[in-house]
Amino acid sequence: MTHPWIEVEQKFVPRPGIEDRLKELGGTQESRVSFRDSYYDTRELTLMKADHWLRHREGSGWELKCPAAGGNTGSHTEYLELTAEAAIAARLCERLATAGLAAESVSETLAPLELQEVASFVTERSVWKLALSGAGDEEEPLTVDLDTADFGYAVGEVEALVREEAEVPKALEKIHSLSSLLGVSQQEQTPGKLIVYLKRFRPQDYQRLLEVATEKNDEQQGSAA
Ligand code: V4E
Repeated sequence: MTHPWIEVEQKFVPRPGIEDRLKELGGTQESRVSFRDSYYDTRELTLMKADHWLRHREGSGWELKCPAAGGNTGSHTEYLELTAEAAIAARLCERLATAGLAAESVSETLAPLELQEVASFVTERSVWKLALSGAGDEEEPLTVDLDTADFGYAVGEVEALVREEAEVPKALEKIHSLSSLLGVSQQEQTPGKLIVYLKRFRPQDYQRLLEVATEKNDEQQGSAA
């Protein structure tokens, strides 16, 4: 089985003139795309509370983001991205403690796992690629996505995809360098589209997720003290 990608990213609020700045830094616009994301979870949000994010992306299929070994602290995030349906189905059954449900496709798991649509919105995305000067030719360029969701929220992200946990520190260094060239502070913690969607349209669910995140944070700080 192919090893899943690890997505390392920093989100930011796109300021006016961001595309000119990307051009100035040698970036090129690779594409403009539009897609609908539909997120699924149980009624109790069992997946999201465990930091697992299941979505169907129009044109790409099923995707599950789950925490990578490095954990998520501060302004950047690090998630494993599963796209193979059998692997997603297996992880869902494991998370939702449904041993014995042998499913090869995600759609087969929706009804028995009682997964329902929690959010659905369309994103207009402008995709930029940019190699930092000094990086060797063999280095993968960074991706900068500039997103606008159909409920009126704009967010940018500087992103690198790596295969191994050992590659994460270098990816982070590159992300921080580019972010600072774009005027984004390392402390900037910008919420993603789904979080803003939940806050606006499903405030009770948002509140539950916030409480769980706060509890986890307190536990981590307690064990670090
Ligand atoms: C991982 C995650 C969520 C799922 C959506 O991920 P995101 O990267 O925001 O979506 P998008 O459209 O940019 O995907 P891409 O095309 O880059 O793959 S929703 C929330 N999280 C993590 C998270 C969290 N647990 N808490 C807070 C406050 N923010 C984010």
